[in-house]
Amino acid sequence: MDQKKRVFSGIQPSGGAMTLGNYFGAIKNWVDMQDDYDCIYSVVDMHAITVQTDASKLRSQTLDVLAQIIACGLDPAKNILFIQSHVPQHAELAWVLGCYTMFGELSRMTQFKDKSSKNPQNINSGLFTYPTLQAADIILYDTDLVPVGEDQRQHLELARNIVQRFNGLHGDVLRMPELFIPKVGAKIMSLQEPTQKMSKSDPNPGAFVLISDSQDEIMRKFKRAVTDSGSEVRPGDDKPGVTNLMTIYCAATGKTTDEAVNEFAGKGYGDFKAAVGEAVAAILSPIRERAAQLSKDKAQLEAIYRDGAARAEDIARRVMRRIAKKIGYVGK
Ligand code: AQP
Repeated sequence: MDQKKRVFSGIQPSGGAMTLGNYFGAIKNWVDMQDDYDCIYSVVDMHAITVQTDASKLRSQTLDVLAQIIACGLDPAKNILFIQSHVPQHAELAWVLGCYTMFGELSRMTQFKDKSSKNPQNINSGLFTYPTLQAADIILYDTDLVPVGEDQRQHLELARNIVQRFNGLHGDVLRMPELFIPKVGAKIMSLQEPTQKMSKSDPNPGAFVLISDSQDEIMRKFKRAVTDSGSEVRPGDDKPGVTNLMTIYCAATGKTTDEAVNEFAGKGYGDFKAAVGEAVAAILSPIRERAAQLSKDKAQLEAIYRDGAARAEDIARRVMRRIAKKIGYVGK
């Protein structure tokens, strides 16, 4: 029997709750892949400390995000679910890969440019080398496929360059990962500035929908979502607000753009925004309730992340040993 392909992806616990962007861009696909692939998913707390975070908040947010991804439908029995800092080989491999990553490459990363312009008081070197740690996350599990949103395309390209460079020097040691980007929902935009990505660290809470938002909050956020001039409900370059809402509506209902445009022909933005809010609330409400239940069950969460870390480390240790040997570390 053919071995299943290996999938790895991660989500940061920053902000404490997933956004609708994280859901459609990544987690929904993680859930869809769990039966057909050998999947490893991580709450990447080491990435989250590149911006200053209160320690007790980071701890509770990490567990909340773990509860949320399970509530989205990830089965801990089918997937390896773990917390990144529990597997020390991530940091170990990141150092090695840093020696195969060029300063110029990291300087070109748009996420670094964005995040450093938003946090000019804390442009730390972790923020700069973040993509090298991300490459280590992926490479450590001999990953074939990486399901992520569009914003991660550049980082994945860098990971592939690192693999190519390393293998060029040492032979066929590292598995070359492929990007997996969803057809609909790969880049959900801000509800307030639809030319910007929806992001959980946006200072304006009206810009994003969180998985923990109540039905009323969801409806209110969509009601206040920025639309465009004119009144026709159709996507287009001249209508970034409506285009984004249409993407969300199609991702939430499974309808095509043509079906959605026909449905709202002759109707106004008000009706459309209410329908988008309802479609999103119908998906998020059961997830929110399941996540709240699970978050309270600390013993169950602990059992899941301990088991996940043990299984992840078992793979990571073997891959790290293979790499260490190739670069000339003395085995002990
Ligand atoms: N707006 C988005 N649309 C589609 N996909 C998205 N992703 C993030 N935002 C969108 C995808 O979600 C996965 C996990 O992302 P992350 O939390 O690890 O990092 P991020 O991309 O930095 O997410 P945020 O919300 O913007 O967090 P902050 O504000 O803390 O930086 C990834 O696969 C990502 O592509």
